[in-house]
Amino acid sequence: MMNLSLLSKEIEEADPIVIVRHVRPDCDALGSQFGLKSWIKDNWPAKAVYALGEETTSQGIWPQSDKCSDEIIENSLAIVVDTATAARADDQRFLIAKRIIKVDHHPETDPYGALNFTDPKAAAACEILARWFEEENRTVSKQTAEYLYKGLLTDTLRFSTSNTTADTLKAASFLADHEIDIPALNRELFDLSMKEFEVAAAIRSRVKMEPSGFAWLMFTKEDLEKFGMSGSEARGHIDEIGHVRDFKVWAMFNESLSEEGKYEGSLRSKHAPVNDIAAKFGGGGHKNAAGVKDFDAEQLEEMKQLLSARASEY
Ligand SMILES: [Mn+2]
Repeated sequence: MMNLSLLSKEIEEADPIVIVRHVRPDCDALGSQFGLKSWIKDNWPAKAVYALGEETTSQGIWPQSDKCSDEIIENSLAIVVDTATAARADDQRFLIAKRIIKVDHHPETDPYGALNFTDPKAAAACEILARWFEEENRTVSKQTAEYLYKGLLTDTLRFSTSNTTADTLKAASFLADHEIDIPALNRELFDLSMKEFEVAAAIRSRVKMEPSGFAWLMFTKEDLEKFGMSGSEARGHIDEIGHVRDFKVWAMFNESLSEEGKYEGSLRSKHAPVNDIAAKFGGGGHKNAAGVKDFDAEQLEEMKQLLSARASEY
């Protein structure tokens, strides 16, 4: 565990403080940001603390971001959470802050802080904060614990990802000790709207599985228009088919809304690499989760054949 007591000292001495998250924030970005703000307020109520960022998410309920002038930022300690690179920060004005500190759990590629608390073993930025708050032994309000629990729960897909460790569960245990309502938080974050339910039903009903264990579906333009979604919003639901024993490799394709005759796709697998196949068509990503854009019908067929052949090897 990193020595985050240094950060407590910095916070103790700083006023104002701005807290920055990454663009297109997920619940870990928001949870670590509002969790840290809330904890500072729990313990130093007179301090001016601003949570910055334009963009937000539709998952879960979050407070509004704060507005703040350049002058305030210039005089502030900026703490940037869950943000691997400076370029990904939602509010680039953090660069003019008096002092910058990074708290993150992605592999370190851009140590843009004067201090960088980067722990790639942590499953979530919220895990780092929870374990630090436990060691600090200061006040942790129910609100603070809720924010952090939401980030922890979502970044680990409800404690199921390979980076969920004993430390992750210790962090969760510490937070659970603060009167949080675990089933209510799960409902807030994971219950579907009627529209999402209908999209899920459409996805499930369109899946075809090859004998190789490769499963795929196509969302047409009409599908996207019917649900009022972009291709990337639709493909955001790919996890809908991510929990089938027989599927070794799966893909969700959609017709491009912007370019006639072109397609986009998200590729997933349990064990087989799919990023090399994505790369063949100008895409990329991680070993078991990759994406491709702007390919034509012929390339689509070729990609499906490669994915099916790959599935049969596993
Ligand atoms: Mn994260």
